[in-house]
Amino acid sequence: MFHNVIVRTPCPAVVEGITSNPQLGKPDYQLALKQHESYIAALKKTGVEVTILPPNPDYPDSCFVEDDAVLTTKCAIITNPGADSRKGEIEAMIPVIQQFYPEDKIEYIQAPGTLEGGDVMMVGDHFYVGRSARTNAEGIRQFIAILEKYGLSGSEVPLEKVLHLKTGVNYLENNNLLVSGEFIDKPDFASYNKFVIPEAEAYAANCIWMNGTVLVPEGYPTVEKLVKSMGYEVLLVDTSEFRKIDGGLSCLSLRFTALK
Ligand code: CIR
Repeated sequence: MFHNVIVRTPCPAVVEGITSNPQLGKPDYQLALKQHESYIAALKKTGVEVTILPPNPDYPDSCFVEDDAVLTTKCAIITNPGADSRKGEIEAMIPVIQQFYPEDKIEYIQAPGTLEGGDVMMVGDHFYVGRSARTNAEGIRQFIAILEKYGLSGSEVPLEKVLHLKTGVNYLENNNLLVSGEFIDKPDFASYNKFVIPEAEAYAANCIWMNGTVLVPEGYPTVEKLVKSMGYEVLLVDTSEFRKIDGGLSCLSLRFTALK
């Protein structure tokens, strides 16, 4: 159960966000703002308190707050993003996290370690961490050491193609896992109820479980039906503008329960 969510309004520079899909074109800023508002409205429907941070104009990708921290039931871990243009996002995130976690429960991934929250998938007290172009071995080592200090655990999942771990695999509680592409057969996930996302709708593998409701990106009918068939109430949110810069539903928020 989550009680709190943090989001950050996209800044005008979001149109210059990092992308591996330039052929999709640049995001339309006004539409991105509208979609962000709808995202917040959907989150609010799930009963959480949403903290909306102002645009951070120096950082094109700063609306993707998920990458800046990993917020657990025991501690907050401020990351060190692997993308150079994103490292500075952390500075504005630290004072925000300090409002929700006591100082002695805030930990930091330190250089040369890098880690982005999109590479972290929480399953109860266990955290899977993708080793990606953004999250390196040293970042994972530090991250797992921090988790263990708090009685939590972590394990590394090597990634082959995707940007982040949660680009392709997402946990919907009740042992249910949405999997696409390289995650369909990974031994790490053999014990879950796996729901396979067809390649044509792979983007929609990035759904988020919010207190029993699942947010699903709009425009992916197979995934929508699949998630409904699993018994969840579904809220659709259009994220077309964020998709153009590799952003999914989970990237746009930090979901947690405050410790203070
Ligand atoms: C980036 O490449 O960093 C952004 N354009 C997209 C970040 C997506 N974040 C996520 O999957 N957690």
